Amino acid sequence: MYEQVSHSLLNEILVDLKPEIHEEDLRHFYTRLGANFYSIYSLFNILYGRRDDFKAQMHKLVETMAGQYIQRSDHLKQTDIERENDHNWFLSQQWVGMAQYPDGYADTLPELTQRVHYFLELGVNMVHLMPMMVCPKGASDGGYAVSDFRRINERFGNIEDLQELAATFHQHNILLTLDVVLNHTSNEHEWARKAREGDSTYQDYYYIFDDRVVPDMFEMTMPEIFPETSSGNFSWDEKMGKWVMTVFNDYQWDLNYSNPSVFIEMLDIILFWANKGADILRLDAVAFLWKKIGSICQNEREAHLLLQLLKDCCQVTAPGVLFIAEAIVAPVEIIKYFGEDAINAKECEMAYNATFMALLWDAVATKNARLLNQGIKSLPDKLERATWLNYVRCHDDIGLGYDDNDIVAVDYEPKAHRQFLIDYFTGHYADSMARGLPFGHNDKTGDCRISGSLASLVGLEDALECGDQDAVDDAVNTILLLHGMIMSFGGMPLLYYGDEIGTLNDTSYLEDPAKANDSRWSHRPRIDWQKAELRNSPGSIEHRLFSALKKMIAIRKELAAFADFNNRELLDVGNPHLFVFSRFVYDQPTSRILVVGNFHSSPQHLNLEDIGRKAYFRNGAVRDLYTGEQPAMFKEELVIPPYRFYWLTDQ
Ligand code: OTU
Repeated sequence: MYEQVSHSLLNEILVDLKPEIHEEDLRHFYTRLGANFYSIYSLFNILYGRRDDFKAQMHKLVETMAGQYIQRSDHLKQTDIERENDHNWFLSQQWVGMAQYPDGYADTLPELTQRVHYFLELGVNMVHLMPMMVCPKGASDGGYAVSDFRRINERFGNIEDLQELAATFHQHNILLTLDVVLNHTSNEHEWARKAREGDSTYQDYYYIFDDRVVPDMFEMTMPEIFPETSSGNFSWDEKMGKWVMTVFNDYQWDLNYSNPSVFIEMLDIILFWANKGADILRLDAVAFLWKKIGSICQNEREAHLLLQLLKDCCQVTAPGVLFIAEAIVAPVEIIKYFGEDAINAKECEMAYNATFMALLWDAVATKNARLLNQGIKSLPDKLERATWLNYVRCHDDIGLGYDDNDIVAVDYEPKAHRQFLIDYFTGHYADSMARGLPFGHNDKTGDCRISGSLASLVGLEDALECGDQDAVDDAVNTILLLHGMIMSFGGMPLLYYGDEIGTLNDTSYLEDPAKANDSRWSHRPRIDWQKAELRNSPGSIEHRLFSALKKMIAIRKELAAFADFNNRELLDVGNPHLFVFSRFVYDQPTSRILVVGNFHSSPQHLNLEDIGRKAYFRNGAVRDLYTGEQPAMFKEELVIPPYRFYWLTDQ
């Protein structure tokens, strides 16, 4: 959009750009800057317009974008243009992701590069590597306390190793996803060090207070994120003699985005990693970016404006790069991180579907899909050109972030129901074989979340210890059922490393004082590669899971109906144990795939006539695309075995 005030400022900025910028061929940069400038200017103006240095900061912002554009390789610029031409590329069913700790999967980056065949074998073609930048030696929140955003921790290797990895991934058409921890730095970061030495420029990079007056006001409405290990949201820094805002752990200092210098620094870091070959950037803890007295300091309007601004700027320099919003917040809030509109006010192309994840776990515990159906029914439609990251487990805890209205709508009492889930997953409920661990228990509110590996949470650990073969089968089937759901729901499935071979809880973290008080380490494994070899031995758990997931992935990739174009219809089927939805090829609603999941321990039936059989099975045949077989039927009643799923068609 052309608008005079912003455009004349742009003219002024362009005339004054550093000479080396003038010498470059910036055609693509300028066309994109022209297209996005009004929006960039407007957002920057809302956020920082009151400041005396507004113009100078705008200038710096443009220079940052241009500087990183010049650094961007021809190869990546080419990818940008290809993706502009095929802008729906990431909505395809072809993509299947896996998240991992680089040192849990391999010791170093070069070793990880050598293990690329494992992804190829399974069919994974998007890999999210959790933070591996320089961080404090002791506790570092698994790398989420970053001390230098531009340097790889030498434990893993160096930047060249990462670029080597990116090149290998790209040769094999694997997308590289890196983490950018936007909300905070470690207390060892250079900015924090300077702040501690009394440098006021860098004290302005954080929320720092002389006394408790303002912190106490904030505390009245701010929840605690890690109540067990880091109570409150402020920490006293002895050296500075001041209070600093630390929403997560006391060594994670919250960045102050009301300071435009912080915004520009972080944009520069985003573009730096985009230029190192990241296809996707996971933006950590985005809900927390803006702090306001009297609020919970999550999901504030300005946090969204910051993300819109980051997106607009990234589109100018590296438009092929996608953002993932990591916002583990209430269902109605998560969806807002896609932005308000697919083009104007766009934020992140992808977002963690924490709602679906938590609902799936509810279905596992209750053995019915009542809340799952209700929660998905309440999930608002997302934007076009935006997609979910659907997952069962990740490196974090499972939060019971359901909407209370949904819980009530299916006749549970919210507090009692959450307590049941905690008891169930921590194995304190009769009949439960789950081996989860409590996480983030808050004495004041009674809240609690759950840690534990997928396999241990669905009872595999317990079943193996008891030598109960039926229970082993149930656990294996539950793991596959959950994956059958995330592979077909719509969006990119994100597997969690180790789950594909049924990795159990790992208790070794208890011996490390830097980890012992954080139960999330129970499900952050180091892959035992000898054990992983068992994936080639028919009959082993590893083989059963790995080969089934491999097959599921291969089939998913063939099914255009599984691409994500808001082409899903949830079906109300009357049987509370079933989760049923249909997928269809966008524009061809007649050829449908019927997805059915049975969360109960006994076989369930579904009357196909009731859901309009003819819409799905026009030629009479009913076939499961996953097994290739015809499922058992009695007249119109389809029989779904315990903990099993179907992807049904008439083809
Ligand atoms: C994210 O977590 C990371 O995934 C965690 O591993 C980090 O500890 C944390 O940020 C701090 O960097 O902020 O938007 O309930 O789900 O803290 C959600 C715990 C987050 C995590 C939550 C999450």
